[in-house]
Amino acid sequence: MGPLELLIVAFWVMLPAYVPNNAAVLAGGGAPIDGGRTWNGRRILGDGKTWRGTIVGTLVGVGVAYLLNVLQPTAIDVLGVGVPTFPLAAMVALPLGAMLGDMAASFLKRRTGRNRGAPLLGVDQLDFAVMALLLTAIVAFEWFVMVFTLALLLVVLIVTPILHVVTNVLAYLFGFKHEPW
Ligand code: CTP
Ligand code: K
Ligand code: MG
Repeated sequence: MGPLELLIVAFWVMLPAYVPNNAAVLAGGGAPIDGGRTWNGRRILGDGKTWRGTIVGTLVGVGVAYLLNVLQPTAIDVLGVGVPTFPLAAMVALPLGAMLGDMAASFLKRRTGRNRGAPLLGVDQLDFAVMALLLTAIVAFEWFVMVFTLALLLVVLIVTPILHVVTNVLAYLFGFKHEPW
């Protein structure tokens, strides 16, 4: 695969993991997952991780994977790039992993004394992608090793932080987010 093909496939396979966090921003609010509980005087996760955001985010991500499966033959025709379809396990693991990765980062932030909304450079930009890839590798191993070459993984790890910065700055400018990260 050439560089452009790698970029297209990277975006395609990661889209079900990219959309959930943004959907959660739009859907967020309501009861926090940690129920307000603290550990060592700090919130376990904080008010930024809600049931509604997590559930809606995950479902929207599954919907995106479903849509990509429907569009796959057309995408191959139009783009001329061999984008894959998603097996059910990957349809769920990519968005769910993304939400869990974001949650794990919040847990880490609270343990290190960072309040809700505080940035954690590097972690904020990759937590969701790394956990999405890990969970997918566990539950859809054969698909994962077939799709993710070393080159594709590298492209994902380079492109994800760039996309994250751009989407979050835009979400902030349009008033959807409290912070531009
Ligand atoms: N959100 C949510 N549920 C999630 C993730 C996000 O409801 N599982 C919503 C919340 O309204 C959150 C917003 O999306 O405030 C932005 O997400 P994020 O930046 O991940 O959360 P922060 O508020 O910055 O909190 P944290 O410091 O814990 O990351
Ligand atoms: K985050
Ligand atoms: Mg944040």
